[in-house]
Amino acid sequence: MVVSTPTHVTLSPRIRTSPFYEATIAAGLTDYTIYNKMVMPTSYGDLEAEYQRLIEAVAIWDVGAERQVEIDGPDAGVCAQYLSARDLSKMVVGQGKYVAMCDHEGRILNDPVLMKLSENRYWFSLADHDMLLWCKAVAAEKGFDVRVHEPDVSPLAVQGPRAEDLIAELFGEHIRKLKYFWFTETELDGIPLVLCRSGWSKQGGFELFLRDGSRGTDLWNTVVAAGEKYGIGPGAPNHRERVESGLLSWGGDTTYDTNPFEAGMGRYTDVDCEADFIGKEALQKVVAQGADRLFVGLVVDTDAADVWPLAARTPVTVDGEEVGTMSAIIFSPRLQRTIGLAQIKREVVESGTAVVVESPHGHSSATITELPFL
Ligand code: THG
Repeated sequence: MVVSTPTHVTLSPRIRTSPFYEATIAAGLTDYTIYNKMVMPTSYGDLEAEYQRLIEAVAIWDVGAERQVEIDGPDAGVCAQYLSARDLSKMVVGQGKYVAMCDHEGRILNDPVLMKLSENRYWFSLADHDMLLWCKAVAAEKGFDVRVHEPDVSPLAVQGPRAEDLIAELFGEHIRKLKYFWFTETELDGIPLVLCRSGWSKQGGFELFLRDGSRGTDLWNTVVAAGEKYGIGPGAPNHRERVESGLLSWGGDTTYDTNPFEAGMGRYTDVDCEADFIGKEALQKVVAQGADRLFVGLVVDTDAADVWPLAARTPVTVDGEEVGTMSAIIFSPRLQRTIGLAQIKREVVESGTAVVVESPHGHSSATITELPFL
């Protein structure tokens, strides 16, 4: 059993870098993962400081690997709806929504933030997976009158309790009124951007969607210069904070077999939606029968202090019998407890039974809890 240990990765033109790559190297990047076949920073060598900064101040994250798939054309709305297991009929321009994209069996292919840029133009802001292929194929097979492509758009996240003050200083006080997942088209020193209140943490923050890949270093440096007085520093999607917050990691917490009701996305899934979408019938059956498994938190009886992700999901058992899998286990600095994320059989969750988990530190008993932890 291993916790993933950072090691050297061989780069080649096959693995793309984001427009912020040079800036992240200059900032002291030490670790990264591969996401959407791109380099995605994971640490600058001090995970404790990176966590504290996110909880207490503000952090800047290169999340350029969260690629956009743009759907553009007269059928863009119908196409975006057909690809999303959520009712989009009331969505307006300037709004974003967290959606599950499912296959025909109702399994989650991705969990993007969908953004409506105009009546005829949408962005799926994606997690890891080959969604451009899926979207192109679906649009073509359905004969939708749309163009599906990956635009030159790269998000830069600014996350933490001081993020709003920093963004207000850069863009104006009006941004304080921006609602969650809503966005505005803007610019900073001539750098074209979309500014969205979003980001993969629960500490508050924004994402600056850079629309000119040649300006990555300029944008990074401008934000860092203005952020100095708020205690800004480099960071990355934070594994410990996201576990505390119960934020889903597609492909980490899910497998190819997971439906939205097994991943905590049931409240974003509209099986009675008037419009058709891929997986609708399958998901109606899941609702009728109840999900087989549920996405839950675990409070683990150990004080082992992991900071990196598990290298692989591990079994969760009751009396030696497998009842689920654990996808994350960390020591929570704020709870001072070891906590985890797991997918566990519904009847076991409902019975409130204690379970046994397997981690790099051996076997431990654990209690199932609701998400989020914090
Ligand atoms: N920002 C952008 N694109 C992204 C992500 C992002 N693409 C990949 C990945 N992250 C998508 N996954 C998530 C998962 C959770 C959330 C956002 C994106 C999230 N969830 C909140 C929650 O679950 O509590 C709020 C959801 C809601 O209330 O609607 O924020 O971070 N651009």
